[in-house]
Amino acid sequence: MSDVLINAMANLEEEKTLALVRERMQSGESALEIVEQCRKGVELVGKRYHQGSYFLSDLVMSEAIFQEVMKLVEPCFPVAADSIDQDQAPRVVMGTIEGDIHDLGKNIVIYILRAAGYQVCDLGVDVPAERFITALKETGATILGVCVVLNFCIEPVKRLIDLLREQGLKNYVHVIIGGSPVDVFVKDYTGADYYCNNAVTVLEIFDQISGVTRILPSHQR
Ligand code: B12
Repeated sequence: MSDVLINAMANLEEEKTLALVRERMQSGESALEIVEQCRKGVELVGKRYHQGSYFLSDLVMSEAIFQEVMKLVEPCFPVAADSIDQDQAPRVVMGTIEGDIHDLGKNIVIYILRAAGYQVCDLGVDVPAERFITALKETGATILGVCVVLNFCIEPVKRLIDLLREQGLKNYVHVIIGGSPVDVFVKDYTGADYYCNNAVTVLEIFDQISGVTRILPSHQR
C-alpha cells in the first residue's frame, strides 16, 4: 500500500501525492512515516535523473511537491516533551556542508527538531567549516548536525570534523551527519559520531544524544 505514495511522488503526480498524504493523515498514519515514503519517492526521482529519463527540471519539481507535502504534515510532527524546559532546551547547530546546496532534508530535520522543543541555529547551505565552528562557539551548542547530499562533499565533512578535533571541540560536541549518501562507512570515514538518512529515526537519535525521554501519542510512534 505504501508503494502507491512512493510511486505517485516518483512519477511527480502532485495532485495524487497530496490526496494520498491527506488520506494517510486522516487514517492516523505517523507524519514521519509519510515523510519517509515521500523521501523514498524522490530517491526514485534521483535514480531516474541519474539514468537520464528525468531532467534537472524534474528534480526541481520533486522539491516543489515535497514542499507542498510538508505544509500538510508539519502540524502533526511530534511535539515538545513536557520534560524539556525551554531555557534548558538542547541546542543544535545545523547546516549543509560547503559545496552542497541541497537543503530539503536538512529543513525537514529542523522542523522536526524545533517542533520537538530543540533550539536550532540554521546556517543554511554551502557552509564552510569555519562558519560551523564559529556558530558552535557563539551558541554553546553541543550537537552539530551536518547535511551532505553530494558524494564529492563527503571530503569537506571529514575536513570539518578534523578541524573540530584540532581545535579541541570534538570532545564535547556530538556530530551527527545526514543525507542520502550517508551510511555507517561514511560516518566512520568522516569521524562523525552518528548518522541518519531517513525521517523516522531522526528524533530518536537526537533524543538519545541529548538524554530526552519522550512519550509520543500512539499515532506518532
Ligand atoms: C531535489 C533534488 C535537487 C534539488 C534540491 C532542492 C533543495 N532545496 O534541496 C535541486 C534541483 C536544486 C538539485 C540540484 C542538484 N542535484 Co540534486 N537531487 C535532488 C533529489 C531528487 C532529492 C533530494 C531530496 O531533497 N530528497 C528528499 C529529502 C527529504 O531526503 P534527504 O535529503 O535524504 O534527507 C533526509 C535524510 O537523509 C535525513 N537528513 C538529511 N539531511 C540531514 C542532516 C542531518 C543532520 C540529519 C540528522 C539527517 C538528515 O533526513 C531527511 C528527512 O528524511 C536527489 C535524489 C536523492 N537520492 O536524494 C538528487 C541528487 C541528490 N542530486 C544530485 C545532483 C547530481 C545534483 C546537481 C549536481 C545537478 C546538477 N547537474 O546541477 C545539483 C547540485 C548542486 C549543488 N552544488 O548542490 C545527485 C547527487 C549524486 C551524488 N550522490 O553525488 C542526486 C542523488 C540525483 C542522482 N541520483 O543523480 N537537486
